Amino acid sequence: SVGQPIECNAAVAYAPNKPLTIEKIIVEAPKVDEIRVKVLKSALCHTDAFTLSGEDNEWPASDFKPVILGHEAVGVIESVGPEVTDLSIGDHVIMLYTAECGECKFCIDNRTNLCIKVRSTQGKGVMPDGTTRFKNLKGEPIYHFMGCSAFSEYTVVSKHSAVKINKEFNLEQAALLGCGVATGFGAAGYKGIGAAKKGNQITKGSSVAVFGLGAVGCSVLEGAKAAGAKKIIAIDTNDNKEAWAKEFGATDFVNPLKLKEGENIVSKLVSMSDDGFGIDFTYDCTGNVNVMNDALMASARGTGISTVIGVAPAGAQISVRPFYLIVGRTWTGIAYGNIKGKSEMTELIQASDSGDLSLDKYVTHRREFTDINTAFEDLHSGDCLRTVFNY
Ligand code: AHE
Ligand code: ZN
Ligand code: ZN
Repeated sequence: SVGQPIECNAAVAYAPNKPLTIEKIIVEAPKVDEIRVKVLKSALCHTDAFTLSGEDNEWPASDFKPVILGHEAVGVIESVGPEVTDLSIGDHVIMLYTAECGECKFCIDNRTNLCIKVRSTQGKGVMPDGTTRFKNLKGEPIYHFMGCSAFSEYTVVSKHSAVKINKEFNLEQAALLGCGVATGFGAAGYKGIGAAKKGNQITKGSSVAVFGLGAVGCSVLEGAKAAGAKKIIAIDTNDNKEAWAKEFGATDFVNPLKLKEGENIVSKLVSMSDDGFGIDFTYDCTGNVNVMNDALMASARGTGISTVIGVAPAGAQISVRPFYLIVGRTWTGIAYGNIKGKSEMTELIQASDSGDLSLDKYVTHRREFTDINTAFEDLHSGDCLRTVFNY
């Protein structure tokens, strides 16, 4: 079928807050600088649910186009378009919603991973030439998502949006490296990559507070442990998360709903810091702007760094008294853990091989791809880190 359209199953989102429709679609052949991938494993990330809810700035309910979601995935290249030289048919690839072209202003800047080569068309759900490679059997275009669209048996992505990995690497764990766990682990900083590239590496003996214990939050905990942090405080409103927080390296667990009279999460965290000036590194992994404000305020006077990782609903804003910044706190944000997906994936795989990143612990549910709608329920069950789909 090289060069020919493929008919296959896909899970299509036709409207916000509606279940995905499992149906046959047509996947066109890859064009210049594109590859067609047979998806092998993918996982459901909260961001897929976020977009399906209509809260996504770039995919609002008011202008919801039919789309194939999914951005955390691994597959095998089925065919390549013209001018694709460093990827071949048969290669195993992890999809990269933050591409790495290696040549743009951001790719040649050591500090950031925010490649712009395909980002603008990606946000519109089309390939770089402005058109889609998907259509349904009525011939209507189906749009792409985050440059990946993994919730289809076959997908087409830019050659810049895929990184080749060793065929022996566990496929379920490879899929996870496509988003959540790379995002949190990179945000902690690891051996000079991720947040380290911005000077925000968690330091040995420091204190860390992580709000929100999903896959992202738990991988921040692992990063903090690998960095030698002394106090790693895991925060979540669900007490059941305490056990796995400890598994991932937390030294303390705090439930903000169970504080003493007159105490709030900021005063609680500040009181837990050694010197009473606040926590050295704090992270929001919830997407809730009130939590982001708390995370900033709980960070240490003079030297604290608070990082926004969670994705907030369209229009939501953060706000604190400017004085908190005047007295030395840094408020920052991060995308895909500031990991350059092509040139730094090896480090993440080595982190997994060395046990610093325990990928197997994040696979808490498995489902057949065609049962994907049930997986959205898993997300709300409170005991789910990742549901991995088998194709
Ligand atoms: N379209 C969304 C973007 C929200 C957002 O911040 N996305 C994250 C990835 S979430 C993955 O689970 C991100 O890294 N963004 C960087 C980028 O290039 O978009 C919105 O809210 O507008
Ligand atoms: Zn994600
Ligand atoms: Zn680039």
